[in-house]
Amino acid sequence: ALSDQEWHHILHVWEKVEADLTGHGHAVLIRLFHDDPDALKFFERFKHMKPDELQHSEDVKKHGNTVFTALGKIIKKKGHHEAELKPLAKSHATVHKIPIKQLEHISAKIIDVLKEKHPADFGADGQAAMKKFLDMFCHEMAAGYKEHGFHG
Ligand code: HKL
Ligand code: NA
Repeated sequence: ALSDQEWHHILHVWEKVEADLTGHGHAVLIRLFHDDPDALKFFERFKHMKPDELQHSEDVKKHGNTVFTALGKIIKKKGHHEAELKPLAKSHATVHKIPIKQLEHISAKIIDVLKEKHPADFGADGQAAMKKFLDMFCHEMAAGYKEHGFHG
């Protein structure tokens, strides 16, 4: 579990993120698709797009917003996020079939983007706290996957 101090660090940087959820979510998706083209294959509606189209697509921006909105809802539960996480695990296991490896990749990109956009509000302690949260998130998603018989 995370300490109050760790949640404080996470919520502090998340307040900055919320000024532009779309911009942050979009930046993370673009980074993910650039560094791991396999990630794009899971998106029927994006997978035909070239880097320049992805960069300018309103649909990719909108998805960045929904992903970051969903993540923010979980973060704000400060560990009491079962009701939010379970349906997410179910859909990513049974509908989207997203390997846990991909969740680990996106977690690393989230930290990279936050480091770049918020150097003053996301120092070593904040980065460590966010990593701890995202590790827990991936671990709990993997546990949720198993309940649905998906061992991605
Ligand atoms: N998705 C998330 C979060 C994540 C930070 C980790 C998260 C939070 N998703 O068609 C859809 C696809 C979705 C969603 C709808 C799709 C394909 C897909 N997602 C792929 C991925 C990948 C693979 C690159 C990864 C790493 C990833 C990680 C939140 Fe994800 N995703 C959705 C969502 C929400 C916004 C929707 C699902 C809504 C839902 O499950 O409602 C019960
Ligand atoms: Na959604």
